[in-house]
Amino acid sequence: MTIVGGTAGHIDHGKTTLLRALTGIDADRLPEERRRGMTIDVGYAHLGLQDGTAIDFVDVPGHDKLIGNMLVGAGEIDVAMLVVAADDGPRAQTLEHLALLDALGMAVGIAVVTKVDAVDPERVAAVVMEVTELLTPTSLAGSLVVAASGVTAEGLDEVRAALEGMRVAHRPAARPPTLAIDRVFAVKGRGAVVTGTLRGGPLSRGDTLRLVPGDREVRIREIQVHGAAVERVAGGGRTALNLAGIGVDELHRGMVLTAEPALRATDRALVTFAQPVADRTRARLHIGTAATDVAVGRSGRDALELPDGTSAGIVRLASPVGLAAGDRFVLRRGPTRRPVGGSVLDAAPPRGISRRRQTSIRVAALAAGDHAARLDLHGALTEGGRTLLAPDVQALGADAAIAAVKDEASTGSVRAAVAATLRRAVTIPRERAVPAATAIIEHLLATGRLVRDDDVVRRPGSVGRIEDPALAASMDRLEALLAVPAPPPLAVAARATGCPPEGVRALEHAARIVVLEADLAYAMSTYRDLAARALAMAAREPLTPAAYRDATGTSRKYVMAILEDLDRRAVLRRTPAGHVPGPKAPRAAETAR
Ligand SMILES: Nc1nc2c(ncn2[C@@H]2O[C@H](COP(=O)(O)OP(=O)(O)OP(=O)(O)O)[C@@H](O)[C@H]2O)c(=O)[nH]1
Ligand SMILES: [Mg+2]
Repeated sequence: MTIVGGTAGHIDHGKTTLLRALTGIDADRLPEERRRGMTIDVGYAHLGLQDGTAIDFVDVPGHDKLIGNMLVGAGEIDVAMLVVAADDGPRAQTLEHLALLDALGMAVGIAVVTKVDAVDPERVAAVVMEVTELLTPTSLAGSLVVAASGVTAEGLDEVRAALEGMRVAHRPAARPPTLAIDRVFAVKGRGAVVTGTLRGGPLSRGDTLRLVPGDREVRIREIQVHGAAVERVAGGGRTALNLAGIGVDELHRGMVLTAEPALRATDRALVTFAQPVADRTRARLHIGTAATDVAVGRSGRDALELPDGTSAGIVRLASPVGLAAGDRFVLRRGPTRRPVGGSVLDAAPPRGISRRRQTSIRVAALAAGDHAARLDLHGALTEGGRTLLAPDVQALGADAAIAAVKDEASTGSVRAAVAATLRRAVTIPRERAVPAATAIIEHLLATGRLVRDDDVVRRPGSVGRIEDPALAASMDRLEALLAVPAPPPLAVAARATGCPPEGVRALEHAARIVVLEADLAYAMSTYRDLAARALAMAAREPLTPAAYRDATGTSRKYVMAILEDLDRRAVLRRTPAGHVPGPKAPRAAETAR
């Protein structure tokens, strides 16, 4: 397996020297870098480990003015190697690089305290402690910290062992090849060559890829890995591509070569942020090997809070960049402010009138959706027996199902109606439309938006198979009586409306009422409103029973029963400060629609 590693750390702390000692390769390749003894642009070196893993290292500059180049390297790595000089200890760019890796969610790596030959062992131990503590609040918490010297080679075996011990998660397999360009140069007689980390894959000589932005097809004339030509490359490592029919002046760092149809150039994207970002924030967005100025839209319809409290918004890019859902980015707001990480939910969010559909529910569905489902915007695919659908396709099918049911209908006819709608709206082969329709109907049944009696599906509010008109009328009365925030005890309400126990059971079965405790039941619509209100309040700040009681105008008895139910279903989670959104919060918002 080939993985890509990146160095990080303050200027002159010994990153390039350590890499040279480990690999025998000098990543400072530019004449000016060699003359000045500092890294200016990203450089490369590769290391074969005993377990068969190859690490392609991207070496970055530590200079504070070159942070953009550091991010070109950091944007495409799997593991990080933070280097801290033992004599100097952690300095400004140690902290800044670490904050950027944290914002990118980099979870695998090691730290090396280097230049141990220049100080006494006590000093080494103190710096190792300091670095361990620096890592603790970040995504790299728990990474090994080893001591070494790039000059005397002391500790290099420990560095190799630490690199071997890293647990690198396998990247999602079977994605089309994508390479974010980090370097462009001309080779005499051969034309343009670009380099980058090849994601997805495989790629063969003679294949064509699409250049984004520009949407232009280019043919791969030659592939090189570690300086040698190959016919085919599996993906995962550093790759150089000689491109036919395009000049160097038409290519630049930040462009993407891809066979992924969902990846497209955009100047607007719907994203989530790891921390709240104010409306109209101006920042520099770094994604892949690209960087551009952006303005953040978080007012009006652009401002969306996901039910789990994550903030989302629209970023407007000063120049278009190739993006796909799931891409991670980092926003820099100047050297003194903490960088903010985030990820792309939708590279082409709806504009204009259709933005009405940009509800927090749609965003939550995008955020909760399987990555594969998000990428597959044009159809349905099956994976491990499960049908994955894009949220928009799912929503369209759900609307069609509910329309087809009216009061009640046979499961077969609803399935046929949904499949027909899907086939009209999206390119989806017939043999996939029926499983997709079945999955949509099952989802509606599982979330209570439809109910099933044998082979008939009904809307929860419809009377269904109750044939006795007196019984049906008493059920309607009871449902209406329970449609208030503070309903009377269930037994009292049933008696008052003349609804017998089988009517109560039928109402519960049809999901028209929800029974929280032996004597407390709500009409389903009321309960959904109350739950949505609790979730919205909990997303803003921890929700206390008193605040919820005041907001609903009820009493402690009701709010405790509701909060406990939401806690049980993991929609909310109890903390000492109050209830906060729980792991199932986005699903709950979707079903509450
Ligand atoms: N004594 C000692 N000197 C070292 C060691 N590692 C690096 N140096 C010296 O420190 C200086 C900077 O080393 P580099 O490897 O270029 O540092 P860097 O982190 O790559 O610097 P930038 O790329 O500019 O951020 C050079 O003069 C090295 O010779 C070490 O382990 N021991
Ligand atoms: Mg260097």
